[in-house]
Amino acid sequence: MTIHKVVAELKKARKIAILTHHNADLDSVCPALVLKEVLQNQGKEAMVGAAESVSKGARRMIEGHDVKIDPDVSAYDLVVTIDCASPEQLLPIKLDYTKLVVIDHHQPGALAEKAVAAYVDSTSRSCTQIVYKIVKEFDVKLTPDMAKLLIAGIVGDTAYLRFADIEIFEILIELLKISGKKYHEILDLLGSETDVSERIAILKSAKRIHAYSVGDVLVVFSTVGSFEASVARSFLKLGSDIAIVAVPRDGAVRISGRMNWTLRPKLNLATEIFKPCEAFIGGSAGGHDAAASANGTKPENIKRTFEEMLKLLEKKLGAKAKEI
Ligand SMILES: [Mn+2]
Repeated sequence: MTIHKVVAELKKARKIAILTHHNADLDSVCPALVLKEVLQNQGKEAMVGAAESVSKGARRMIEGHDVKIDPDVSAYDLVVTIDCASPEQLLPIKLDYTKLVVIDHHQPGALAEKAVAAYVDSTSRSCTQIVYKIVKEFDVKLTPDMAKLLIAGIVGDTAYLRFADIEIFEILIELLKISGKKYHEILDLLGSETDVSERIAILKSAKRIHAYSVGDVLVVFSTVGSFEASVARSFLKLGSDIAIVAVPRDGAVRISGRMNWTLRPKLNLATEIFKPCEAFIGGSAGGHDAAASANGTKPENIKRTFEEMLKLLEKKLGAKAKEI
C-alpha cells in the first residue's frame, strides 16, 4: 500500500467522487475539499460528498464550499473515501469496490481490504496530513483557502495540536505562511459554543450513566439520542477514564468510546475492546487506541455489548469491576 498507487489512480481518473463519513468532521471534509480543488485544477471533474451529514463543528469552516449529502456516485469513474475505515460509515451511499480508493489513518478495516488502491497510515495523527502529502504529488500551488482547510483538519484531529508530532509542526509552518492567517485566527474560526441541544444530550446521558471502577480505572457506560462522541468526551472531563456511549436507532446502533490518553500503554480501545464486540452489535468497529467507534444493526444488544466490553476491560486491566 503505497501513496504512489493512490496518486496513480487519481491521475488516471477523469470523474472523481470524494466521500467522507457520517457526521463528517474537520479531518475528513476539509482535506476532501482541498483534494477536490487540486483535481479540478488538473482538468478533472470532482465532487465532495458526505454520508448523512456534516458535523456542526466542520460546517462553519467549510462555509461557501459545496458538499453533497448522500450523493449517487454510480456515474463517477473513481470514488475516493477519506477518513473512513468501514463501509457502514458511508451508508446509505452505495459503493462499487472496483472503483474505490481509500485514504485513511484508522486501523485498516473492511474498506481498505476491498479497494483497488488504499493508503492507510494508522501512525498518522490526521487524515489531513496524508492528503497534504498526496496533493504534493500534483503540480499545484496551494491557495490560502486550501491552507486554511488543511490547518483546520490537522487541528481538529490533534485536539488543538496536543497530539501533534514534529511532522505536523513542519507542515503547519508552511501552511500558516500560505494561509496568510495567524494561528489564533484559525482557532477563532474553529471555536464555537456548544449548542444547547448538545448540552441537553450530555446532561440526559449523564442521568443514565452506569459507572464502574476496574482497579483504579473508572469506566462509564451510557446511551444518548445523538452527539455520542461529544457525550463520551464530556464524561472524561467529568472524571471517568473510559467512556462508552451508545445511540440506539430503529434497527441500527452506533457506539462511541473515548479513553484517557494516559491509558494508552495498557489498552487499545479500538482493537481490544470494540473490535471483539462486532458480532454482538452486528456490524463493524474501528478507530484509534484512545477513540473508538462501532456501527451495527442490533440495538437490542446494547446491554449485552456493554457487559462484554466490561468483561474485556476486567481481563485487560487485571481487576474485577465494582459498580460505583
Ligand atoms: Mn481523522
